[in-house]
Amino acid sequence: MSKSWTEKLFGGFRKTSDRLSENLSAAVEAAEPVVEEVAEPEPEAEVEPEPEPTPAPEPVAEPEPVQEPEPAPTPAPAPAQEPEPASIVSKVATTMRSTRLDDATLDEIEDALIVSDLGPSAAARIRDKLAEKRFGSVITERELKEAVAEEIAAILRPVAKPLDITAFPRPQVILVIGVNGSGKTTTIAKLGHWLMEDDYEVMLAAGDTFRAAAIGQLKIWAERIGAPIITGPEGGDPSAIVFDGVKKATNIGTDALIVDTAGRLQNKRELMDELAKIRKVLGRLNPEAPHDVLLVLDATNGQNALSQIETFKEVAGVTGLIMTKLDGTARGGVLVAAAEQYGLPIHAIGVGETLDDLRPFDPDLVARVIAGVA
Ligand SMILES: Nc1nc2c(ncn2[C@@H]2O[C@H](COP(=O)(O)OP(=O)(O)OP(=O)(O)O)[C@@H](O)[C@H]2O)c(=O)[nH]1
Ligand SMILES: [Mg+2]
Repeated sequence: MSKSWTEKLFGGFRKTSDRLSENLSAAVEAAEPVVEEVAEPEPEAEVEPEPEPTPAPEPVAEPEPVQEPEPAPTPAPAPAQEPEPASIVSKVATTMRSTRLDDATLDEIEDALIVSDLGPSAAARIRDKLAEKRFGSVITERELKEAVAEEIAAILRPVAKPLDITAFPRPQVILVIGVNGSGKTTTIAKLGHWLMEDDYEVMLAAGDTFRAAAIGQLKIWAERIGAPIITGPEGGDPSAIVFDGVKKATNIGTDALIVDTAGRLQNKRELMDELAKIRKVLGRLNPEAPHDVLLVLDATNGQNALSQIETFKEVAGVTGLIMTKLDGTARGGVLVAAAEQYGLPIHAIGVGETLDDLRPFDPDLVARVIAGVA
């Protein structure tokens, strides 16, 4: 693999973290200056204008061994990674700035959190925790960001849950839903690959019959990961495909049946009807199915993720979330808002377009990256 996943993840979060980080910096700047400002910057504050001290930079145009052409004319991926600006240096220098955590500073911090997509409720909670623990104390910008990261992690930890394959009888039926272009089909391929690497047997079902290209796209992914796939004709009944899938998977003892669904249905009613029908048919074969209803959210949609959760919860009974495209112009802050408001498990995150770009959701790492201290 070209880059370590942390590199990718960090890179992916860079913009988000810059944003929150800058907003938090601004909050410190806007606050009353503290006279007893830290006297001597530590040696690391005077870092030479070198790039990052951390891992050796990799060539940008490095070939990705498992990167294949995108099979369907889906929306363009997020823009390529920008080279890391020299701002890291100035960031280190400014983290020595300090402020007193009074009401005005806490207001600024709360605003910074809200505009960074964390939402009013999580922002208020983080503010309260900071006030509870540190009100009136003089705190450096770095310490502030560390403290914010800790409070974000406290919100994210309870929702970090791996997707376990435990269904009995097999198969575990995993329905994958989400608005069009969110990354459902790609995530199915990644998830299938992930499970197969853990020695689970996986079958895919092309439940997005809305357009022929969608079926073809999933077929290509199935071939790549070496999983059997159940398909039907374009415009066919997805519930028939799912029915077929469960029967076949049951016969051959497949562990997980992952079902693609259409994100392009015209309206909520249509979507609701289709998903209800799939549920009904599944229920006839196994009352426990679907075991998982995974909502795939595109990180670049920012706050829209919340209304999507709302809608899909109502129409499909979402059991867990996967957020994709955290390698691009990500707004991962919305995960904090989602965790705070809905408490739905977050199973994994997508950090790229290749099969290996699905990561377990690590709340501490994500929190530190969002807060700009990772
Ligand atoms: N950068 C990046 N791109 C991703 C990620 N996940 C998916 N994509 C890209 O997003 C685009 C849409 O992905 P699909 O998997 O086709 O999305 P979908 O939800 O199945 O779309 P429809 O079938 O049209 O509803 C493709 O170009 C994918 O390569 C990710 O984690 N990072
Ligand atoms: Mg698709």
